[in-house]
Amino acid sequence: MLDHGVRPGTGFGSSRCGPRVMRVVTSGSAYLDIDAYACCIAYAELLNHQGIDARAVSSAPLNASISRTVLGWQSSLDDYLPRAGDEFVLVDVSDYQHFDPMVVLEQVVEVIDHHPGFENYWAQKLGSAADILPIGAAATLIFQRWEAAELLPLISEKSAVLLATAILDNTLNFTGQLTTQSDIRAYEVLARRAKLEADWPERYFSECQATIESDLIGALAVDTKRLKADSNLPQVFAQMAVWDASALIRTHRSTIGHWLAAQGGDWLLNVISIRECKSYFLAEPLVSQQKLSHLLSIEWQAGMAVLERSLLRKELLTLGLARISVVSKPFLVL
Ligand SMILES: [Mn+2]
Repeated sequence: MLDHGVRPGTGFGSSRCGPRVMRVVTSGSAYLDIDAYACCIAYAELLNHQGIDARAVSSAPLNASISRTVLGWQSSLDDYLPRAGDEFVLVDVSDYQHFDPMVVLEQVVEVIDHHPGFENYWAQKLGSAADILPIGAAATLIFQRWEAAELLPLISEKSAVLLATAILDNTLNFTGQLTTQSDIRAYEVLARRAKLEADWPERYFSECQATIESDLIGALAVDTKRLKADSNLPQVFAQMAVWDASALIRTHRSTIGHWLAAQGGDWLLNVISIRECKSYFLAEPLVSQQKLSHLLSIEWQAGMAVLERSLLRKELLTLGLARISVVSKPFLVL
């Protein structure tokens, strides 16, 4: 019943008078990253092509991944206030405690996401209208909808470029552990359609880095997690993903150290360097260095250690929980 978006007497083609039901495509409550933003806009566009009235709507602030150039494309969310009876589509989010406050849980008709944890809940509630898969970017799933509907020739250049950039961002330029062949293929097709230049990844991530550097403490603060005191990882755990970590560290080392030291005596910053596909760890307290050395084969020099692959915080948390070493199991899938 939900597959086609048309319910008797309410949707498109209804013979009844009165307002039509709108399909509101929206995402999380804390902030919109480029994946969520692109998915809202491009999926609403697809639904409209399919004869379903849809709007891309969010009340969340945009984060640094929606860079100056991306904003310059002037694709935007719709100015729309949901009405009683409207239906909701969730993209790039499935945790029902963290979606946009405008969403009415009982009126969610579709979920498209790549975050783990709520697959069973939505499968029971929505059956095949819940599409939650471990994949690099939710944008790849939206691309697949366009392809399956055989409407890809109609996608706007703006939506194509947004989806492509979302895939770049969420896969860390295809170096992230969750990157799949589907992400890579979707990017290729979309980049060709959007006529993206070969140096777009570098330009995009450099621009995001410039935004981060323009308010370094702000960027640190939003991406710092506090772990429990008995954790075998540093209690204050900050992370950022940038194009060139060594340049950022060279310029901002003392600012970073001062701010993190003020947060507590056990701290770590993981700077993912997308250009080099490495992780730079900064930790001055000895106890923090020892915690990390227990989990990874790394060497500390003057408060810094470099890992020859990029490692996300969620992967380190998994390692910490399992108390296993990547030295003995280098290809462990997390
Ligand atoms: Mn995402």
